[in-house]
Amino acid sequence: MISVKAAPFSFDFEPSDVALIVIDMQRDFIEPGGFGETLGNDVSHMQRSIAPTKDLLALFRAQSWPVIHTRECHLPDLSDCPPAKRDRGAPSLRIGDPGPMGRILIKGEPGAEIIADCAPVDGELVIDKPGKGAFYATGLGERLEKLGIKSLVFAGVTTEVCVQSTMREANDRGYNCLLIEEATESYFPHFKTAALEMIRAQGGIVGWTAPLDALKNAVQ
Ligand code: C5J
Repeated sequence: MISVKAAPFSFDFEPSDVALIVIDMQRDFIEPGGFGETLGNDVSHMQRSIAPTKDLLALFRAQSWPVIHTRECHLPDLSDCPPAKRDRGAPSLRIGDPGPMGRILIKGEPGAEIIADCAPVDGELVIDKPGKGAFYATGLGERLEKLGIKSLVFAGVTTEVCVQSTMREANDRGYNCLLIEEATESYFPHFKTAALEMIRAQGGIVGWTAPLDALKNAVQ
């Protein structure tokens, strides 16, 4: 058993049944000209999450523990993109429109790719998801069951949208979930702070949070 000094109390997991889920570290959310920026966001905030996520990936790979990446993206014909999602608000470009990194949030386009610093390596699972949560319309639940996973460590962007949606559903499915605090980011720093607080409030109602060093110290 590995015990991480986390909040609201220690996060304990067996090395044999833990996996890392890295949510949506895609150019569309992190680089100028992508989906995040079309929504009016300052994407420079995302930079802070890159080095810690890279470190966390290295930690899991060094232990040969499973790593799963997700990408929020849609099929080129948009058949998996509800009009309610595409037509929402007044972005500068809508999902599927041509942008500087190819069509916005479309599978196979440069913008939908994971940034080089966090790119998957051979053997790591990559889940394409049409929603914010990673369980909806993907095979993630079945894949985790097959792997016998019981504990999930989370990283990625954005904290209060896709990370929190996925973590909440994982929690409902019975997984113990730990979010690494520096390895996640929001376009709105106060949303990140609030999301971390919500997750660990009420005795860890959604899960745990911990600094990266707490996990590193527990593993080494
Ligand atoms: C958003 C995400 N924010 N990956 N997606 O639309 O959090």
